[in-house]
Amino acid sequence: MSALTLVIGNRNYSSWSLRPWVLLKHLGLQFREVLIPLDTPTTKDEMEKYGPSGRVPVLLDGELCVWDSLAICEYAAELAGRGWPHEPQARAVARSVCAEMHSGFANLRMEWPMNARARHRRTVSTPGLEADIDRVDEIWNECRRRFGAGGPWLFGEYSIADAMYAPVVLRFNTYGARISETARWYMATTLEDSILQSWLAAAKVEPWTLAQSEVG
Ligand SMILES: N[C@@H](CCC(=O)N[C@@H](CS)C(=O)NCC(=O)O)C(=O)O
Repeated sequence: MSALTLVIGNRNYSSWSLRPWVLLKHLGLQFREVLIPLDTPTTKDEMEKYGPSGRVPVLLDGELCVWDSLAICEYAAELAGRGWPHEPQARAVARSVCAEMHSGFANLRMEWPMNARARHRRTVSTPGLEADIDRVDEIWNECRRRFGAGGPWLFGEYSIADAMYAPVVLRFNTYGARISETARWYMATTLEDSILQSWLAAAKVEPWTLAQSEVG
C-alpha cells in the first residue's frame, strides 16, 4: 500500500471532511493530510488539483483518487479489513443508515450548518428540521437497540455509520437539539471520543470564519 493522503476542508465547517478523517483514525490507517480552506479565491483551483469534483474530501493512494466521503470510507474499510459490522443483516442496516445520511437530511444540513466550535446557538424551528432531528433520533435508537450490544457505538464496535453521523452529533451539540435519552447517551459517547476531540481541538484554533455558516 502506498502512502495515503487525505485532502480536507476547514475542520470547523467541513462536515464531509470529518467523516473519512475520523474513520481513518479509528481504523488506525496512517495518512498525510492536506487542508484547503473553504470559500477563498483559490479554493476551487486548489481542490481541482486533487480531485475531479472540485470538492473535498479526496483520498489519494498512489495513482488512485477517491473523491467522495462515503466512497473514501468504503475504501478505507477495505484497506483495514474492518469498518462495517461483521454480521450481514447489521451490515445491510449500517449501509442503509449511511446512505440515508449521505443523500438526505437536507433541512438539517441547510438550517444547522456544522460549526464545530460554536455552542449555545439557537435557530427558529421549522417542520423540516424537526422531522430530520426526529428521524436521526429514531435511527440512533433503532441501531443501538438492535445492534449495539457489543459496544457503545451504533453497531457496537465503531463503524462507518458512526463516522457518517459524527457531524450530526456536532450539529446537535451546537444548536441544542431536543432528543431522547438514548440519543443523548450516544451523543456523549461521540463527544467523549478522543479522536473526535483532537479534530475539535484543531477546529477551535483555526483562523477562518465563514459568515454563511455562522448561524443562530
Ligand atoms: N457528496 C460529497 C460532498 C462534498 C462537499 O460538498 N464538500 C464541500 C466541503 S464540506 C466542498 O468541497 N465544497 C466546495 C467549496 O466549498 O468550494 C461527499 O460526500 O464527499
